[in-house]
Amino acid sequence: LFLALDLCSAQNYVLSDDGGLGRVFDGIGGLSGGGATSRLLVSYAEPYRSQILDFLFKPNFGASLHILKVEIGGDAQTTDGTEPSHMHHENDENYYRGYEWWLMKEAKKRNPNITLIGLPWAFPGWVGHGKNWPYDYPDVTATYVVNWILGAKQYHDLDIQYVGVSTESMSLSPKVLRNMLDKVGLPGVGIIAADGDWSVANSMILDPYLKNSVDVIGAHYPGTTTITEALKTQKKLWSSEDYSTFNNEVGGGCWARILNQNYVNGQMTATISWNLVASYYEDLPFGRDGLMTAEEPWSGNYVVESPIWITAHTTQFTQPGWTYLQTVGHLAQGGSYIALTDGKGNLTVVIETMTHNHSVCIRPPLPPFNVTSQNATFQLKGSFASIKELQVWRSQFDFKTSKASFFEKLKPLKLVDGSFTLNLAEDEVYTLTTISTGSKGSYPDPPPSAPFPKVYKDDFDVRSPPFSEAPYFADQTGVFEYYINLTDPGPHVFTLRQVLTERPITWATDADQTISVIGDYYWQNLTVTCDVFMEKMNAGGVFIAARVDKGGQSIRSAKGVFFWVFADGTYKVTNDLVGETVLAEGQSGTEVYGWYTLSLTVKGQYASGSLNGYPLWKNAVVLTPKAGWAAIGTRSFELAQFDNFALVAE
Ligand code: 147
Repeated sequence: LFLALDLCSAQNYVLSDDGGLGRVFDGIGGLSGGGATSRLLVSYAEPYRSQILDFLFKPNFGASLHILKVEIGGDAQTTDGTEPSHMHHENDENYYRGYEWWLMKEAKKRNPNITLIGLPWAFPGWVGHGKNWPYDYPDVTATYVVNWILGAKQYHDLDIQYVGVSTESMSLSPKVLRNMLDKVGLPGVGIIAADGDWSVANSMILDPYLKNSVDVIGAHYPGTTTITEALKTQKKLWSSEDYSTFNNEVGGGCWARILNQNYVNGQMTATISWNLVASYYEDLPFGRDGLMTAEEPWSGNYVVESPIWITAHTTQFTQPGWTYLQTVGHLAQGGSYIALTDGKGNLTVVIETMTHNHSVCIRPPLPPFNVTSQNATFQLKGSFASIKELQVWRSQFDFKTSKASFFEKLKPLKLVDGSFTLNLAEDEVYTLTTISTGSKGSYPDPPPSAPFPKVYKDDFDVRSPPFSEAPYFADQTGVFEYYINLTDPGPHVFTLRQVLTERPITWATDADQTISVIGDYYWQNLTVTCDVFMEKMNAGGVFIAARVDKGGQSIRSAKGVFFWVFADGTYKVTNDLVGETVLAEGQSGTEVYGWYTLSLTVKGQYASGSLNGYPLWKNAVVLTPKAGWAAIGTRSFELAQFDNFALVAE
């Protein structure tokens, strides 16, 4: 170890390839799903939807992401909703459900070289043969995953480059999956294991076949560090899920720190943000934990948040396949620097000086450290010694006056004898690069933010819907899809149908009822109206609801005002989704296979309901919750249809 004691105030850092290079860089990415995090994005009108996609994926424009990872929908709740499976049933295959296919194609349109990755969270029930566990029949589970990869190619011409096997899936051994991928002619699809913690590295050291099957060791929220065993495998190490932090400036600071330090401390060569874009109702779990915010398709408003520009600092000036220099590290007064080269003389340096309190991520806990302003002199050596000029891009966070500036292009820096000195303040990010194609993309301001419309209806009369789901409905248990009743004689040919008939293999604690929420979480007084059609005899039941106060992983304990009718000729009004706190009940005469119009009005402390336009119950006392979403749903995992949905809020 050589310690240089410098008499000048600036610390010296050497950037050089003299002693060889470091690891190959694999990119920076975003994760759509795990779950339903892009749900509202699809409903944005043009040109806003394309603008949002440009900020995420367009090269030399915004985040210019290198990687898009998506959830392989499994019909179950996976954080902010459910994503539909390509195989609801064993003999069912449909590769047009949900929005992940569309998203991958939009990403690919903008960046044909983007790396695509799939990872399952949950699985349809049949995969478990009756158990809430997807790994007792590894061939079934592997076939299910491989089908998704084949479908991506066959129906959408999408090449999936990597697939993850999740933490618990060590019973879906990467060996089984590797075998099957090779058998169906997909030797190029790499396996990420265990897409959880690092511990798979221990097994890989003991089992050469396992080691051979795995291409990438992917850890989640690694806190910028890895373990010796992972390094020993000599495999690529990725932070295959990270961030999950509210996207204000501290979120941007978290992202800046981990993008650099995941390599500096942990030799990780890719980092993927959960999530890509916060496109789900903000009051669902982990609201706004995306690189940017696009949660108001009804207004068209979206917000390009600081993490987008922090991403640009690296993504716009490197590509997967570039190589990190070995000369990366920490700055003397805190912060870090990385450097990458394309091996053809280009050099990109990214420096961050994020202070502790301005760069805390959601997890893991961040041990204390100090960062103070400092001068840093970088000496370019080896192939870089002759570089004369570097482009300079700077972000300055500002936690006091919110006069931050992000991704600002400064005057190019002239090098003297291959060296330059920077005056680094706290909470800054710099890129110094030989690449001159960077740009800070912009569009005219989108429309102003506005709440969900107070009057809203949907008759679901869409002949060839662009998506399987109706706008704004956010399924929290079950899957609601557009449906065509070919034999319906009347007005209910086009409907919305809940299609799950058995409980999926859950990742979270899905409810025992199905439910899709819609509207404004702060609505108190409103009328919800909907035509309903039960398809399950005897115990079948459907509901409409108001003031639904919870979603995501907490959906089982959702409270609200739920108006149910059942196929046994009765109705109920309950204060909870489980249906235990009964506010009113009685006879309704409702039967299976008949259409009924339900209407629910909640005003102050009172609720009332009507059936086919006639009052059925009134003055049910509702003390809590005070507000929440509207919703539709079913009593169990059963088929049921909905039509002419309407909301009128005060
Ligand atoms: C992740 C999930 O994979 C995502 O789908 C999303 O739910 C995200 C929200 O932060 O959380 O899972 C976790 C991974 C690690 C921890 C917690 C959740 N952890 O270490 O506590």
